[in-house]
Amino acid sequence: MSKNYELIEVSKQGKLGLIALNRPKVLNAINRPMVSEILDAMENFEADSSVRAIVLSGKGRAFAAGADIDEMANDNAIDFELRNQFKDWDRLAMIKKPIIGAVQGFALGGGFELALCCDMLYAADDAEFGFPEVNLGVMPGAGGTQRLTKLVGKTRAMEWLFTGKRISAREALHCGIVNTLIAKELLLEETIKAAELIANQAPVSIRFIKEAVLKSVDTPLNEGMELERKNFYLLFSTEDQKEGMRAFIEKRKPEFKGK
Ligand code: DAK
Repeated sequence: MSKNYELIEVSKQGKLGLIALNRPKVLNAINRPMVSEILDAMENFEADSSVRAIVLSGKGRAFAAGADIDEMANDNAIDFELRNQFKDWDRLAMIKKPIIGAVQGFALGGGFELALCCDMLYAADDAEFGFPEVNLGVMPGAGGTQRLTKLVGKTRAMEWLFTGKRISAREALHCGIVNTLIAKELLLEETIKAAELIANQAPVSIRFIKEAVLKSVDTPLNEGMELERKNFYLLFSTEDQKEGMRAFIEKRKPEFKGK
């Protein structure tokens, strides 16, 4: 990849775009330039038709131990408002290609929020999630209270947000925060394999499925059903639908073009 990033590592592997947070000395603490770099890389992958899925991971012993506390310690409310920093986070959650996260070690605070922006999460046995913001006299601001609650329900979310207590990989699996647990040394390899399966599916199907599933989180059933139906109809105007069904009938593997 031609671009030079300082705080993340970005590469392409077949149909995948790979992004790895790369400040291992501070456990990938997420500072503002890092969020901009992540967004820039995601947007480039979104615009690149050869990329069908994105894998997001962290280098070193953590996925990310939260937003950079040194950077924000002296901020005040108006600094946040004027910088409008949340717009980058909001944009991250709107990337239309599937994002598969690989979490090892800590995914805390903003790191957990970033993980919750992924569509699927693979985690190492040593992964630990949590929202320690309460210990710092603040609270999550990049979607944590909302996305966690919608995922695991009110009582668990309240407990974890009130106490800042860490959630083990096993508990995260049990509560549906992560899809599967993998031995740490195989985490990235296995996440890439899972992402490749998705990358080989019909891209427009994947895109519309992501849109419909995300819609279900904050819409009444009937509204969500309407979107699902429209997307379903729309897929019948793609070449990939014709190819997919023809391939089934001809008993061969489909070759999807993303059109
Ligand atoms: N920020 C800055 N540095 C961090 C850090 C962080 N979040 N987490 C770790 N580090 C640094 C440590 O300071 C240490 O640096 P040196 O002392 O070596 O220079 C290095 O990483 C290694 O960490 P430790 O020595 O502490 O390692 P341990 O294994 O002993 O402990 C730990 C690991 C994860 C338990 C501990 O480092 C820790 O408690 N870290 C802080 C966790 C935390 O409180 N995270 C939540 C931060 S609040 C926003 C969007 C999002 C947010 C805010 C605004 N906007 C869009 C405006 C989110 C807020 C948060 O995430």
